[in-house]
Amino acid sequence: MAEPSHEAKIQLLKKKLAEAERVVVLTGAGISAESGVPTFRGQDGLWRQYRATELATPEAFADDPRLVWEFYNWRREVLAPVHPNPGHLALAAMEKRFPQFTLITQNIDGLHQTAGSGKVVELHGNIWWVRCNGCGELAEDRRVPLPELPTCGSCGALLRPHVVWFGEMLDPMILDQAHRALETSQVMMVIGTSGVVQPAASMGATAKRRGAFVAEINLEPTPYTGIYDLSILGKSGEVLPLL
Ligand code: BJW
Ligand code: ZN
Repeated sequence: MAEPSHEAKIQLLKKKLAEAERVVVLTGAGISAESGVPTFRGQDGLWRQYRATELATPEAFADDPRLVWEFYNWRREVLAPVHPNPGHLALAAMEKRFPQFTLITQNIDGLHQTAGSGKVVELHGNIWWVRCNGCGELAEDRRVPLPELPTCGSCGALLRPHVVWFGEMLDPMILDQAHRALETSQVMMVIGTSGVVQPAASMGATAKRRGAFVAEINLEPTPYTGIYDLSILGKSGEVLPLL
């Protein structure tokens, strides 16, 4: 059978959404790309000679916290002036149409909240929050840049970005929120993620197993494309407003 046209796929997803009451969305770096935020595994995923993913580890921070903070300070500089794009805005508007709508994001940029999304499940934390390596205290801190080696106001220990690095556990409560939504969802959209980082990568497959209609929106196919019901190739900032 011939592959349906781009328009036919969008019509099908619109129909599935119109019939659904419980919707889950998973976003990755691709949704923020059109706001000018570099993705991790794209051409722009380099800072100096480092891949972003080389510095997003507890080992890198233990070896050279100054370097890792320099990297996150650069990220904060990039993110501070950035605005949500039509993709973020479309998801914020969509939330109001469904009795149950859960937006799960791997992004740490906070752009979904800025766009007006109410309940955002942040799997990998938020760059605008810092956490104390000593006493664990959490605080929002929007200074750009932060001091080279920021320290905790309560105990004096080194602060770290409140994000989840490779090899670290995701917050079990947050993971639980995500799974509860996945298990009951009727439609799931997986948007702008390369599908290589676990456990987020397998969430679309989980929803599919539980009977959801799963659609992917991405510039290119991913390792999961074949198991989803629908793959819409395109920019999220162009596709989402059509839905
Ligand atoms: C567009 C677009 C446009 C562009 N429109 N689309 C099972 C098997 C093997 C390994 C593991 C496993 N379970 C756990 C692991 C280890 C590890 C892992 O997954 N490794 C793999 C790489 C092999 N996972 C972990 O360590 C996780 N912890 C964990 O599971 O703990 C328990 C455990 C530990 C160890 C072993 C077993 C269990 C933690 C993962 C934390 C990830 N952290 C980061 C950094 C966050 C902080 C920061 O930002 O600095 O999260 S890494 C980075 O990747 C970041 C992202 O959220 C994440 C995903 O990237 P994403 O969003 O997919 O971005 P890209 O760049 O990859 O893709 C962009 C996509 O957009 C592309 O597809 C483009 O085509 C598309 N695109 N423009 C639409 N306009
Ligand atoms: Zn402290």
